[in-house]
Amino acid sequence: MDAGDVLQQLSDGGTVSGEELAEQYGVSRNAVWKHVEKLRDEGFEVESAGDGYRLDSIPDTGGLAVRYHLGDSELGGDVEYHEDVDSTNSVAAEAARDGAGHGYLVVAGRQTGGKGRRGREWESPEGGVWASCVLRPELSPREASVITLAASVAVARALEDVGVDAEIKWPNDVLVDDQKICGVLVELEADSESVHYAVVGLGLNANAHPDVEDATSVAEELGEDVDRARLTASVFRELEDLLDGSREDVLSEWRRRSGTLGREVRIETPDEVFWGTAADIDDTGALVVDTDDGERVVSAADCEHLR
Ligand code: BT5
Repeated sequence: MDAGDVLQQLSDGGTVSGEELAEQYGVSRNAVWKHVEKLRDEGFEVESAGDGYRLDSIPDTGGLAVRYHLGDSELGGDVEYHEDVDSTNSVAAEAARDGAGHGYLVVAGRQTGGKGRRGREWESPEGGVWASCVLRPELSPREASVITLAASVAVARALEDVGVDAEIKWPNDVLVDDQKICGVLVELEADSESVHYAVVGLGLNANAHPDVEDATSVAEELGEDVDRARLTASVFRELEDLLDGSREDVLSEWRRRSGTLGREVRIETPDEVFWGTAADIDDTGALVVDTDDGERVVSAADCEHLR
């Protein structure tokens, strides 16, 4: 038994007898009380009512709070929480190398070495949702781009749910009025045939105010703070739903929520820069661009929306 088990038992809102909990799990009354104290230390309000306990409120951050909101979701079945960490992607990758299973989730209150793509920095002050999940998908490396697409769609869905109308910018950003609210970083460990594991990292400016240009946060959009634990759980539940579904559904929802398609774009690859109109994504997630020299297809690049 652990504090998570006690939390689960308290989750339907009624009063649960300490005696019965102890019996059910074959532990002492004192052990139950210690787990209740742990919940209180993490910010849960647990009322003692006679011989029993009742859950009165849930904190808006912390690993147990995320797990509470995840319910029976496979992603986040195990949650590791840090107040402070260099990068949740690095921690999750290390856990995966040590054997962590599908769904292992690392969440942090703040990152000191948050990573973007290509060695860029990701500002991660206190107040954001900085989270990385280990996936062990049955995908070839070529098919794995669906993870980035699904993660962006999952974020857009979760934002819509709290009242923020966001659109996706190819390949990995979620924007509100052309300001970045979230970035996705997927890192793969794969051979030529299969993906051993993927780490899907999400940096979502929930209540955080990063010191970068053209960024926004959920709190700025809504005019009030959001419950970060609830939002984190909501994103990963949506991601699980999308990854359980078909690739075609992910692609079509991505297209519908994308702000890139139809736009004039400037594309920068490691080798060149070109301009054109973003026409579509192909079934590997690569961007199809109409240019003066004909159609170009890019799979790894930066994309700037021009108008
Ligand atoms: C990304 O990179 O957008 C991927 C960001 C992924 C961050 C998450 S947080 C949890 C997990 N752990 C990590 O260490 N990383 C992941 P990219 O497309 O390269 O964009 C990086 C650029 O976005 C920077 O160069 C800045 O211009 C801008 N930027 C940095 N921090 C930002 C923030 N908090 N909000 C909006 N824009 C930001």
